[in-house]
Amino acid sequence: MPGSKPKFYLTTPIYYTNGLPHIGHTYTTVVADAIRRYKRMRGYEVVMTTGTDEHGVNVERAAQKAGIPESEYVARMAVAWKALWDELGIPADEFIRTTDIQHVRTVQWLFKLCRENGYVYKGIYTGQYCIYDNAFVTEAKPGDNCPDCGRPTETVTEENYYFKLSAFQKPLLDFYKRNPAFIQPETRKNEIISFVEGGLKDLSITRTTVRWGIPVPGEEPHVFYVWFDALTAYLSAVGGPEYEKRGFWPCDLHLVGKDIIRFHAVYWPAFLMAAMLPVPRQVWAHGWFLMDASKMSKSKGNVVLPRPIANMLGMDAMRYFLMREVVFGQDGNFSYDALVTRYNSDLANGLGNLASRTAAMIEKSFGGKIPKPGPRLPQDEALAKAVSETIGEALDRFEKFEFARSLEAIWAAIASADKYLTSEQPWALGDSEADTQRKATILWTTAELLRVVTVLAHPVLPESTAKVWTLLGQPGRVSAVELDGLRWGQLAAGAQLGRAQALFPRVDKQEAIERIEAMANEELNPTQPPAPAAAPAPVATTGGAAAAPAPEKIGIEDFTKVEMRVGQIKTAERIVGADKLLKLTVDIGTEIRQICAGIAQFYEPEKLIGRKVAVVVNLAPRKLRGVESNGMIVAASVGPEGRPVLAGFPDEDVEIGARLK
Ligand code: ME8
Repeated sequence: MPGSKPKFYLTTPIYYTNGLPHIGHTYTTVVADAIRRYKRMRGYEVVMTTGTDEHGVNVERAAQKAGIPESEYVARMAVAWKALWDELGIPADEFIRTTDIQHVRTVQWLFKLCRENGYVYKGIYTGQYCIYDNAFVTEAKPGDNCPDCGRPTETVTEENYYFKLSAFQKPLLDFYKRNPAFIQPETRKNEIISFVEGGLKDLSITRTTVRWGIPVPGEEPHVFYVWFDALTAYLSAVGGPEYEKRGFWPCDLHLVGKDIIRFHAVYWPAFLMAAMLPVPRQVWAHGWFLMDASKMSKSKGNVVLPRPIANMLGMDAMRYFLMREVVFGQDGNFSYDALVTRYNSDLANGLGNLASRTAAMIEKSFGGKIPKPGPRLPQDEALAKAVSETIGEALDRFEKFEFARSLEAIWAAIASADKYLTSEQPWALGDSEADTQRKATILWTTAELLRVVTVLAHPVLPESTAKVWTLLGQPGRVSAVELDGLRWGQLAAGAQLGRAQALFPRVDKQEAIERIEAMANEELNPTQPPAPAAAPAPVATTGGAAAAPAPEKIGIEDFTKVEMRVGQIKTAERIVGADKLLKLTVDIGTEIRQICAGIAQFYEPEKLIGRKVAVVVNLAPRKLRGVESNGMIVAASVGPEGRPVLAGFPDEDVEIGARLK
C-alpha cells in the first residue's frame, strides 16, 4: 500500500562551493547512495539529501577572484556539483542550496525559536577566527595558525548574537547516554563525550564582518554564522517549518567525515533542543581518504578526481573500491595501483568472469535456458548452505555499516563458485542422460549463486548487477528485489538468458593508470576553455572545445592553414571507458596516424576498415580520455543530437594522401 512504508532520511554534508568535488566528497556521497539503495531494498521510503554550502568569507573571496558577483559564482558551482553527482549516478533526492529561499526562511525560523526560548543573547566578541574552517579558535593568540588546518587565523572583534551552548552540557550528555548509537563509531563518541564533559562555551552565531550570508531579520547587518546556516539545510530540505507534513524529520542518519563531527554531534543537536525540535537519530563519522598519507587538497596537487576513474573503469569499480578497500570509520590510503588491482582481481576476474562463464556454459549446454536441477550431491548441498549463510552475514554486516566485511562475504561466495566449478568440471561431462542431469544441477547451482550475489551486491554495484540480472533472464529490476525475502533456491528453471553485455573488461594496469592520470590532468589544467553548456557536442574530433569567436568571413590564407587530406582507415577499435570514442589508425599517404573520433555510437568499428575519409592532418596532437590523438576526422553534425556523418568520397577513386582544397 503506498504510504505505508517506513521512512528513512539520510544526508551527506552540504559541501562547500569554493572548490569542486574530489574523491573524498565522492566517498561520502557514494556511501550515502549505497545505503539509500539498500534501505529501499529493505522496504523503506528513502530520501537522501546533499547540497552546497554557499555562504561565507571564502565564497566572497572566491567570487571576487573570479570577478563575478557571489550569486553568480555559487550558481555556477551548484550546477557543477549537482551535474557531477547526476553524471556519476549518485543524484540527491533533495539537492539543497543554502541560498534557496526555503532554506533562508528555515534558518530565520530556527533562530527565532531559539531566541524565543531564551537561548540567544547579544555580546561582544574579540578573538581569532579561521576563515577556512569557519570556526573560532578559542585557544589561539593573534598571529597563531589554526590548529586544524595550519593556516593563519584572523583577529575578529564584533558584536554578535550568542547561542547559549553552555546551557546544553548536561542535556547533551544525558542525550548521548539515552541514545548510545547517536554518535558512531565508538571512538568518535568517546571523543565527543570528553569534549562536552570539558565544558561548553557559548557560541557566536551571527557576524557583522561578513556580507555574504543569510540576514538576521530586523538585525542587519548581522548575517548568520555559516554553521548555523549550513546545518539547518538538513531540515530545510525536507520541509523546514512544515517538516511534519513530509514526515522525514528527525533525520535517521547524518553521514559526515570525522573533520566535522563536532558541529554535527554537539552544535546541531543543541540548536534543535533549544528550538524544541526533534534531534537526529544518528551521526556517523567516517575516516579520510589520504593521498601519500596526507589529506587531499588542490594546493598540494594531490587531489584525486572521480570522473576520470569513472570514465576509465566505470562508476561501479570506483564504488566497489571505496567501500571495499577501507574499513568504514577509519582512514585509508588512496592509490591508483590498488584501485586497478582490485578492479582486475575482484571485478574482471571475479564477478565479471563468473557471470560470463556461467552464461556461456548454459548457452552451450542448454540453449541459453536455465536448466532444471537434478538430484543434489553433498557438494551441491554444501554450497547451498554456505551461500544461505552468506546472505545472513552480508546483510548483517551492511546493516552495521561494515561495508568492507559485507563485500568480503559476497566475494567469498564468488570464489567458492569458482572452486566448485573447478572441482565439478561440468565441461568434462558428456551427453548421456545422467551426465546432462548432473550438468544441469551444477549449472543451476552456479546460476543461483550468481543470482544471490547479484542481489546482495546491488546497493554497491548498481549498474553492473542490473546487467547480470538481465543476463540471467530474471524478471523485473534487481533493485525491486526485497532483501528480506532473499533465499537460496528461488531461481526458476526455464528462464531464457538475456543479452550479454560487457561487465568489467580486464585492463592493463600501467596503461589504465596513465590514462586516468592524463584525464585528471586534463580536467585540472584544461588546455582549452570548456564549450558553453548549450553548444552542440563536438563531432568526430580531436579538437573538441570551442575555438575563439571567428570573424564572419575568412580569407583564403586562413583556410589554407588547415591541411586536409584523404586518409584510409586501417584499424578501428572501441576504447574501454569511453563509449563515444573510437581509436583509429589512418593511412594519410605519408604515414599512419592514430586518431580518436567521437563516432562510436553511430559507426561499427569493423565496418570502417578500408573506408576513405577526410582528415585534418596539421592539428596539434592531444589526448582524449587519455588516448593520444593525432589529427581529426571530418564529419557533418546532423540533427539536434549532432549525429556524426563521415565526410567521404563515394563516387571517385581518390588517392590516399590527396589534399582537400
Ligand atoms: O565541511 N576523505 O564541507 P566540505 C574522506 N560545508 N572524506 C572527505 C575527504 C577525504 N579526504 N575530503 C572531504 C564542509 N570529505 C561543510 C559541511 S554540513 C552542514 C556543512 C568529505 O566541502 C567528508 O564527508 O569541506 C567531509 O566531512 C566533507 O567531505 C567536507 O566537505
